[in-house]
Amino acid sequence: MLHRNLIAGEWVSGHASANINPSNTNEVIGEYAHASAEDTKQAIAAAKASLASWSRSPILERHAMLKKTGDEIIARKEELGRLLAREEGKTQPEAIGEVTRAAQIFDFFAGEVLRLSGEMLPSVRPNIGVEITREPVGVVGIITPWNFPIAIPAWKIAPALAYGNTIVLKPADLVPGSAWALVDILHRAGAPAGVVNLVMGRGSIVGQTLLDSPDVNAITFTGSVGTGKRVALASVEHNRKFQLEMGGKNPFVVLDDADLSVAIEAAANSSFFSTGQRCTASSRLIVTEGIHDRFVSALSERLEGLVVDDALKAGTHIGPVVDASQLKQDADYIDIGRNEGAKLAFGGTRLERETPGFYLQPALFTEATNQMRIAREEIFGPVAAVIRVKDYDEALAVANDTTFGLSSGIATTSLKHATHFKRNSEAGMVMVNLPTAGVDFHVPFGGRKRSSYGSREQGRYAAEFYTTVKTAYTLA
Ligand code: UN1
Repeated sequence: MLHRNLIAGEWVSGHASANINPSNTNEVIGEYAHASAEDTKQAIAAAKASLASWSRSPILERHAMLKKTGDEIIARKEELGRLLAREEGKTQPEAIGEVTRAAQIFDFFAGEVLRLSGEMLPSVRPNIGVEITREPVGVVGIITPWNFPIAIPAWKIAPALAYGNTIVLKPADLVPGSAWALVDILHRAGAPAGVVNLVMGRGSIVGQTLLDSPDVNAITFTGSVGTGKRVALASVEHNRKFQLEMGGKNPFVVLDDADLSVAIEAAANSSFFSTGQRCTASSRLIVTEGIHDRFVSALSERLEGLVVDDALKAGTHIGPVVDASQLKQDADYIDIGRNEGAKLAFGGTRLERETPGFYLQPALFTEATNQMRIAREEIFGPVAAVIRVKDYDEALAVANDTTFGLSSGIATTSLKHATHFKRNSEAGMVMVNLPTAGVDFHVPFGGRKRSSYGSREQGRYAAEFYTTVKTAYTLA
């Protein structure tokens, strides 16, 4: 079946390419049309044309549309989870979890529509009233990555629509299926023509057209540091609002006083679940010397028990890497780590399974230093490095010695160290005795340093990006 782009309320055809299953590269999930630059311009024009009426639409209409979307996603979570697992390669339970999160996000913002509010203040001058309100920012360009094919589009689209914006979505080239299904649901849930537009295809064509358009008022982007920089530069050129979520090199600290089983579960999850393909994954395990050897042997044992196989098979813990080029990047970093002098304590070999897919055994390095490339550059695969440190102070210094600052974690039973780490970790999100990845949907998401730019996503904090403030004065 050919899946087409949605432009101005019409399904528009175009040159299509196949969406391939990374667990079985012989399997085609479907054909997905590529939008041209002209299609993208039309989508932007449609979003612009529908802005005035959508931004003034009755709040019950917006509420109903978002609620209906959430309801359909949850009713179809098994089927949508299966599609997501097939196109991205995370396991089916992880995929169903992600689909559930997408539904919850639509529910949350359906509620927010009914809670829109402003402020009314007396002026410092007599007989004058001041109203502070939030208005939509306008046409929002949404550029999403392949690793969360439905949750990230959801957490950008839901607030954008709730606050009265119109959108043009450009999903990652590798995973158009989940985004298409989501847009189909929104369309049938009553999104008026032009309010929600889908333009699948290449970054160099579709993404670039969004960046170059003076009619795109805001761009929200999740993806690589390199592309994020291009979004930033183009947006400054147009004096346009932008928000970036990019890489991570997230530290997970394990102290001598940690509960070992809590530390192992959190580390295994942080570094290897979802095949390590999360910007919130931890690839630096910073371990104090008193627990170091016990930690390494217990984690290796845990990894031994993890099944790497087809994402759809019951019992699979880790699905395939998303595609051939990501697999090459992971393998290259494993070579780099070895050549830098780190010790490959577990895994790291390519695996063969029943079907042809991009299977890689999780790789655990030990004897790594924080100066090595494997400890400084984002790998985005199931590869982690243990860095041995003397004590908490050194652990904190190493944790913060990175250009990134998305999430961080610590395993400890010490209230003093947990409290100090929460306060002093240079990251947007800090986890105590929990994995660095796997966040709630109703609270702010975002990082510091090279990881993020702009205001936070998710929860009530999303309003900051998707609205612009108006201050009105009235003489009584
Ligand atoms: C999570 O860890 O639950 O691209 C979410 C990413 C992040 C999302 C992580 N933006 O990996």
